[in-house]
Amino acid sequence: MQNRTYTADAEPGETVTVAGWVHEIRDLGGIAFLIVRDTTGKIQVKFEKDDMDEELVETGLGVNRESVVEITGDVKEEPRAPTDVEIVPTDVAVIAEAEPELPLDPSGKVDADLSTRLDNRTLDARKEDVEAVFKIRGEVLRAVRETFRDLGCSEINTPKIVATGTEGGTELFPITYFGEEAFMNQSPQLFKQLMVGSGLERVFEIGPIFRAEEHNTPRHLNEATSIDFESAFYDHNEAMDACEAVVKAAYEGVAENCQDELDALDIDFEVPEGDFPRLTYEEAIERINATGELDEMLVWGDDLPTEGEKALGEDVGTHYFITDWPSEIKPFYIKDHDDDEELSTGFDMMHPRMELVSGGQREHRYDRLVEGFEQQGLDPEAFDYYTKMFKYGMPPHAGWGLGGERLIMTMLGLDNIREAVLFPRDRQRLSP
Ligand code: ATP
Ligand code: AMO
Repeated sequence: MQNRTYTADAEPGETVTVAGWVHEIRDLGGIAFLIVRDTTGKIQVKFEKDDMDEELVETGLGVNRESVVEITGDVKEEPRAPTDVEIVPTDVAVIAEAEPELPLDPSGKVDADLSTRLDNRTLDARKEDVEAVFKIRGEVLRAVRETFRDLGCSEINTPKIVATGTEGGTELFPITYFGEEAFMNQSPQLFKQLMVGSGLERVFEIGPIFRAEEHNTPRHLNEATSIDFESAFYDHNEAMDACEAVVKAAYEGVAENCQDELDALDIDFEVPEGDFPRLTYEEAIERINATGELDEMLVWGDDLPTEGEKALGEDVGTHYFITDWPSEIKPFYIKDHDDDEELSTGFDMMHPRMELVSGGQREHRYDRLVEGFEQQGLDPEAFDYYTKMFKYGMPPHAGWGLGGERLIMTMLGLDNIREAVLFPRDRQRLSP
């Protein structure tokens, strides 16, 4: 529509054509108001019944809520109007009529359960607070991309149909690839590593990962967005520095550019300040045990249970890293410390509520890498496409993967990770 004016841009004295959804009709008798909503806000349209063309009034006030309308009229200053301006219409056209019964109330006055909301995402995302989540999600991705560029990274795209998994066999989605078994990609792990050995050296990718998680939890998806980083000649400490910079930049971007959206969400939003504390795994289990929240004490080699993560998160109170994990519970591609084979360079970055990131320095020595496959019960031959590049000059390198939806969810205090995805995939949900 060439002559369309956004509601937020309608200035008194102008004649404009606005287009949007009927948010509300308030009929007070002699006077009635139609509130039109578009992506920039809302505007009041005034119908003075006795002074206006009958057909115009009938069309304007006879329309169902949430219908799409196009309104032409004069913009007037009006202190009693919610935005201090209103339109006195000269032409009203109903572009797309909505049915009178809606599956949910986009004005947000009546709550709907999450399942109804996800089944009707178009209507759900007409609500200011829901729209705000996705505008903020876009801003987070922008800020993250810009920070990666400042760090000297190239953006890459790696395949999502792959021959092997990397993060544990049970979470793979098998597919048929021209009669051969293949899988949906669980992580760009091996591909991003292959690229640090190329002329690109430092790379990032923002893309989907697929995990056949059997369980239904508020923080797992079957299709998630992974924000991945990998750099040649970095160790695990430098990788953690980059991780901290990217997460802080995401918060800063939102603080700077999304005030209206934060207002719509009505949340306490704080950019994390200071360095994220770096606790060793050993310190982490000692602190968890000291909280007394777990029935059984954790011992060296245990993975951290969800309640343990929660107890530690409350204790620490900010984003933090857990470093120096036992080698046996980190994947084959993570490098051990040179002076202690039991101890890995793997790290996790945590929000007080949950894990956001896993990463580490990688094993770049061919012989050690192949040994690692064997120790994890994996057939190194199946990974030949990957391991062979380690024979042709693979630099030391490190990196990490950050769960995009978990970042948004924890940043905005959302209860369920599904609220951070437009069309989530979970055990029960394959459409829309
Ligand atoms: P008129 O304004 O033509 O005399 P009326 O007599 O039907 O129409 P009013 O008594 O003026 O209506 O107003 C009815 C209600 O609507 C009042 O509460 C008034 O404050 C409110 N109102 C009137 N005009 C506006 C406006 N332009 N924007 C917001 N509220 C308005
Ligand atoms: P990991 O498996 O820990 O590590 O995944 C990294 C981060 O991705 C997010 N994440 C998920 N988010 C929602 N639903 C899921 N099912 C899900 N699975 C993972 C989490 C998690 O911290 N290759 C390594 C990364 C690396 O070492 O570079 C990896 O994939 O926020």
